[in-house]
Amino acid sequence: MGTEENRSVLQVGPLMPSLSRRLADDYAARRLPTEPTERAAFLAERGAEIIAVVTSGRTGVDAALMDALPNLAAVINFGVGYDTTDVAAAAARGIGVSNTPDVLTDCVADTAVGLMIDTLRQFSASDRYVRAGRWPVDGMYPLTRQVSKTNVGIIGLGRIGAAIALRLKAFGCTISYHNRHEVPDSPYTYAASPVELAASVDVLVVAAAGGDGTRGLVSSEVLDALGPHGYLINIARGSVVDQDALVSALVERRLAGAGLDVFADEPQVPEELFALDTVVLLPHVASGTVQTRAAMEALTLRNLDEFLATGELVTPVPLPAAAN
Ligand code: 8YV
Repeated sequence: MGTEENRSVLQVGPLMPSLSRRLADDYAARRLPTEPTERAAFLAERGAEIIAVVTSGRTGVDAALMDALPNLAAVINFGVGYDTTDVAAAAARGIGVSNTPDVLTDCVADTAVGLMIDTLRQFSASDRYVRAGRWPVDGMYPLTRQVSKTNVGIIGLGRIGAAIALRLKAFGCTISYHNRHEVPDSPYTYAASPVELAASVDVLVVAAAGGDGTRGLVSSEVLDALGPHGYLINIARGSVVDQDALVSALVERRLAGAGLDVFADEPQVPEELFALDTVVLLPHVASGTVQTRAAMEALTLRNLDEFLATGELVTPVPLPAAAN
């Protein structure tokens, strides 16, 4: 645990208040100032004292910050996605990185299915219709798209993708997927490319990790292959989708609809989407339940405790082999 003389834990970026409080109270953690001059002064004066950073996928740690923290040995990430942390730079410096896998899988998969149902059945739009007093005036709401027994393609069949597939099996959906590598013994049909997958399904669900490896994977070609009767659901990262191409396809009705929990430049959401009842827009809430966020906080602190006690992490992420 940190003391006044040796306060070795640094919070980088906002975290949920209970976690921030625990870090300050129990670990004497410092917070990295956001104001540039203050930040530079803090790093010059205190940077060498820091051995562990606690951050989230919203902020992360880049190579420049690692350089300013010469004794940093662990980046402890609140959240399963760690695409804002430069893992290649971490590997090159021997810095371990941890995330919070498994504990949020159920809530994120629930959100994917909820978003899919809302998007195809237009429940949010129907709710707006009732609240606007349109039912007695304009009559029945237009017919929507059935969810059960649709063909669903999942991009990224990791823990979360598999949990989404399991739920949708119960809806009688046919599941296929695209993944970096074919998953051995998977009961689902493998598509060799995102275009091939999109061309064969009604609904494309994005569940792949963010970062450079998946940037723009859902391209305009993929959206064209999904076509005017196809729907896109994204609970992963906005960066995985070419957002400009997605907005054009939705506005021009070249795509039937989209359910989006994530965006390219959060919290900014393209305003062209606001008027479309074919689109459901959520403010990145997939893991946002009391239960899951408490479990994420606990796993974050377990990683920190283990690191401070032994130098090891409980749930380290795989790091790329460091170049010599
Ligand atoms: C956020 C998420 O991390 O785990 C992830 O990758 O996207 C979310 O759970 C969480 O909102 C904290 O930023």
